[in-house]
Amino acid sequence: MSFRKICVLGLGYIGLPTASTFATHGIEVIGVDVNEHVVNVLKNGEIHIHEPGLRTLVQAAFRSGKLRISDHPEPADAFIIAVPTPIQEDKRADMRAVVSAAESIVPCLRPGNLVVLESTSPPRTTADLVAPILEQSGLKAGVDYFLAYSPERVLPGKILTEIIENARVIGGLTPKSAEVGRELYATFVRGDIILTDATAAEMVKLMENTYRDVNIAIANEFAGLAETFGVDVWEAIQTANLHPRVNILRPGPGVGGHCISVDPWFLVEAAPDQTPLIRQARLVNDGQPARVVAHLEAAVGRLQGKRIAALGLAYKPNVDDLRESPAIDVVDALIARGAVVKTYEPYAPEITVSGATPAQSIETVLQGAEVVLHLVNHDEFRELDPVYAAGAMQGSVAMDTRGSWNRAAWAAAGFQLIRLGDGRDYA
Ligand code: SAJ
Repeated sequence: MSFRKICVLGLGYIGLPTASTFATHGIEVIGVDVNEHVVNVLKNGEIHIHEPGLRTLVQAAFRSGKLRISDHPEPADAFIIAVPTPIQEDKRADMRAVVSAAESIVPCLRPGNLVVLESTSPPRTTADLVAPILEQSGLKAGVDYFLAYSPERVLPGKILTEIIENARVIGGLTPKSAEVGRELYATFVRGDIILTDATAAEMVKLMENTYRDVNIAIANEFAGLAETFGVDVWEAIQTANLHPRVNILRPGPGVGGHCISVDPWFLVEAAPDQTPLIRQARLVNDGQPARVVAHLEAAVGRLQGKRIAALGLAYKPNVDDLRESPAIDVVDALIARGAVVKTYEPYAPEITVSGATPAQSIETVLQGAEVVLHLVNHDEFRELDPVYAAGAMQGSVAMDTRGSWNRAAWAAAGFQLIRLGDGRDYA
């Protein structure tokens, strides 16, 4: 099948790079978003998200004349749904964006079309939620048109390379749907393309992120144990990982982002009785911000009135994405204890956390601080010179939640360095 024109619905972290990559590979793309602001920004040749290389890619897509932005879909050979699937307060998936994207395709759907869902979704979404909506067109999935699930698996910060190089899983509602999906993605995917059924592809995606969440949870639990037993968890994990069949991830102030902290709940929601471990891992990771604050309090005493410089608000290093960020939860908890908090997020300096003062530079965030708290492993913070910090601050307490700061160097600069997961001082 040849794909001359496709519609990509949802122009966020996944949809925009996907739409632009198809366009720069010669396919006519209508990029659709229901958010007026997003449509206007893109129509003006700007982008609304930060991702290395994305601006250049989007501009190249526009220059090629193959990318057009719209607020509604139109008839095309294929439709890709890449809209958000967040969780609600009750930890259940909010599928409203998928439902309305699928509904908007119905009037445009023609025999022989391909529809691909890329949004991370609970098991059976393609078969039980999307197919019935699309069948309102009178066309039957897998017979009159093709329907597949192909999860995005790209790492924020490396999206542009991973979208091309990563293995791509395509799960068809029918085997033919998967085959047709392969023809579409083969346009640019250089990694292996693995065909399976739609529900298996949905599960693969959820299993990948759940595995990572559980691995981080065990690292976080090890960090607590190391504090109890007078061990440095960072050193211990490094040593354990020398074993050829062990790969423990890193402890930290928690797990953020819109994927790993969210996706495991989709499995819990779908089968609560079969997911005690997955659920518990989520609770362990969600408990980390409170543990960081309790650890700091145990080391320095009451936090009421303490002037704290919080380094970083993003959910992970070198991105501007603040969604579900545990760093923000830490700052909130410090403020709730009466601390006087200044924050500095170099990738989004304008962001404010209610009750904290945003600083615009490392120098201003440190000014007058009694405690410096390292929350996000941005290069600038990982490499912070303790001698410089000592000169800029008033106090001499440093807390590292990322295992990045060298004990001897910080001690030599006159600091009391508290490290998450390092119990050598507390044994
Ligand atoms: N984190 C730790 N310790 C670690 C690694 C990560 O605490 O050792 C924390 C990070 O600080 C961050 C969170 O976990 O708050 C998640 O960051 P991440 O870099 O592990 O993952 P994401 O959410 O940016 O991207 C993940 C990736 N999934 C896997 O690696 C299995 C990516 O490939 C997916 O495409 C993405 O989720 C997604 O969209 O689902």
